[in-house]
Amino acid sequence: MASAPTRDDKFSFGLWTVGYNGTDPFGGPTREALDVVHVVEKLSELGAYGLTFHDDDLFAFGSTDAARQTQIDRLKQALADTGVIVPMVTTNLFSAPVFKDGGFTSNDRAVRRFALRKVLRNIDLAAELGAKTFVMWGGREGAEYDAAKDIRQALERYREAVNLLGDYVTDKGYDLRFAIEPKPNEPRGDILLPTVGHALAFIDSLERPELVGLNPEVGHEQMAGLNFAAGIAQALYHDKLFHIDLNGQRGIKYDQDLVFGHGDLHNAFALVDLLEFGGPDGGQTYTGPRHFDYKPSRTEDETGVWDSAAANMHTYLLLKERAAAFRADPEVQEALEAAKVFELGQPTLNEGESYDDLLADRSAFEDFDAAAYLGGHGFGFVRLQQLATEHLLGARG
Ligand code: DIG
Ligand code: MN
Ligand code: MN
Repeated sequence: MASAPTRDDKFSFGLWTVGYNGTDPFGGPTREALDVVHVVEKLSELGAYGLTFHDDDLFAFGSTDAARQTQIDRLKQALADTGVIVPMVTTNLFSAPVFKDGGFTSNDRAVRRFALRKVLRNIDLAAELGAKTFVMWGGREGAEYDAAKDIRQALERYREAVNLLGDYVTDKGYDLRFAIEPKPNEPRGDILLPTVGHALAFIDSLERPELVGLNPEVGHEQMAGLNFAAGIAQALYHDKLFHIDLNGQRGIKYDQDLVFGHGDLHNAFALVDLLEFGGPDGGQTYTGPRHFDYKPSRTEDETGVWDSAAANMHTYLLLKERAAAFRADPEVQEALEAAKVFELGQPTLNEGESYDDLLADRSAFEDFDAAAYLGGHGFGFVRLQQLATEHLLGARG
């Protein structure tokens, strides 16, 4: 039985997640709206440490300054009363009709300027609340028709926007970093920066790349048929895992935003092993919030909403226990050695070896017995995966 979640686990939830009222493209709400104070209190009771939100989640799009301030003050009081914090803030540039062709990359220049102002205002709020990460999910940045969007110009407008935001937080002295959240499609037919790889390339083009990282989401990479744990490993490799959206997805289909672990459980196991223990080489781990961006299924009532929130954290903690047992199992260590998993960490060239030295080394080519790999040199990966499976199932001590 996994231990109960504590603030030290750094579990956070989006206000829009537990607040999801069930509306989907084929049906209206199945639940009443939840008030932000109630959400903060319930998340605190469940053991979460953080709440995140889009501006429009906290106060409706187009709110008066007074109405906006009232909601901000109510949130601040709830945070003070519970000790819950705001690790991340993000902006809704995708719901209002004005953003129907996107925000930063709308073909309509006036909309792009409006989007930048909306984000700048929200950055001030993020800094005021002590958030350290500002997520940018460009859900509407994209197109359905190739002729309708000049991708190179769209990327240039995206770059122009993010460069300006980097100037702003730097000049303001805000302790705030940006995290781009990739997604391949939905709501747009094709979304810009669709995967971790695309976003990493884009970040490299920015004036202040050190201020911009990634907020990968489990289901989004999996919607593109990609291995999420592998994508996170690459984000860590580039020191760009600034935040993470945890949830579940069952194959290449619409964005399901299931409870974490309710999709590809094997990959969720590999992910928690990587985040918590650094994977095979026990290397660099992730120290940021364990943020759930999921939707309680529209079939659930409010009790089901809070059960689902608890399920995210419980599943994560169970996988953390299973991964620790996996790493501590001597038979696993032996199987890892047999699979040469640790040998991959050994440089291919000897210390100071030049290509001339390599060309002179007959054992590397002329005398190398490549034929022996037919029928020989088995890696034992399947045995290793079976050990992982048995630990995942709790079938090993
Ligand atoms: C959807 O996965 C997106 C939006 O909910 C939000 O902008 C972002 C924040 O994590 N995730
Ligand atoms: Mn999603
Ligand atoms: Mn997300």
